[in-house]
Amino acid sequence: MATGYKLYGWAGSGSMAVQVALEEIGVPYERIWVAREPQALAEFRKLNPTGRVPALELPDGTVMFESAAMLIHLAAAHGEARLAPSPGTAAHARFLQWMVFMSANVYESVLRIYYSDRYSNRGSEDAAAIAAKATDDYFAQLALVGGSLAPYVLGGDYSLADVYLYMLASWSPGEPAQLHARAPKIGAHAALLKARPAVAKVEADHA
Ligand SMILES: N[C@@H](CCC(=O)N[C@@H](CS)C(=O)NCC(=O)O)C(=O)O
Repeated sequence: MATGYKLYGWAGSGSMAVQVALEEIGVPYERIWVAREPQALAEFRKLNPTGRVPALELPDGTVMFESAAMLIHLAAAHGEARLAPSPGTAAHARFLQWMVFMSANVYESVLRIYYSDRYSNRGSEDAAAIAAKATDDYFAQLALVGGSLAPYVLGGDYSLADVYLYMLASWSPGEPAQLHARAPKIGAHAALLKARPAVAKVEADHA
């Protein structure tokens, strides 16, 4: 019988936001780096059929994939940590809106930027054009989220949507100034997040 959470990831990957959530909550968890060798990845696929990281094993042994789903679940399962509004409220609807928007759009743009050869049947031939369009989309999507910051995604209340935004914005291609020109509030938001002990601890672990 499992006793705590098990988080599977890679340094600098989408497991970072989930690890910050676990640190913010203060529950016991084991952080497992997935090896990149084919044999290890084949083993990992038995746990997570998508083969992607992160994967999260819950204390009862259930294994889930999709980073946004993990964050939404952790906030609900540990309501006392106040990392999201109460389910059923208008504030929670807004929380869900941004979590799904970031997962379906911003994260997807990131994948098109960094795995661009996968998005065409012609492989690397189209990669540069795919990455260029994805970069435009990424900046526009972050400008949309960034425009609502006051100073957090949900206004005055910190939530796991901030952790997700911070991670996704940290993957910006090129100089941070390029992103900040399109989404001026994101720089100040990043400074707020960096000051949180949970974020600093997890960033050191991923460095
Ligand atoms: N929608 C998934 C995306 C996960 C994802 O693509 N993760 C990347 C790392 S950040 C990955 O596993 N890449 C390896 C690959 O695609 O082969 C999520 O939010 O968890």
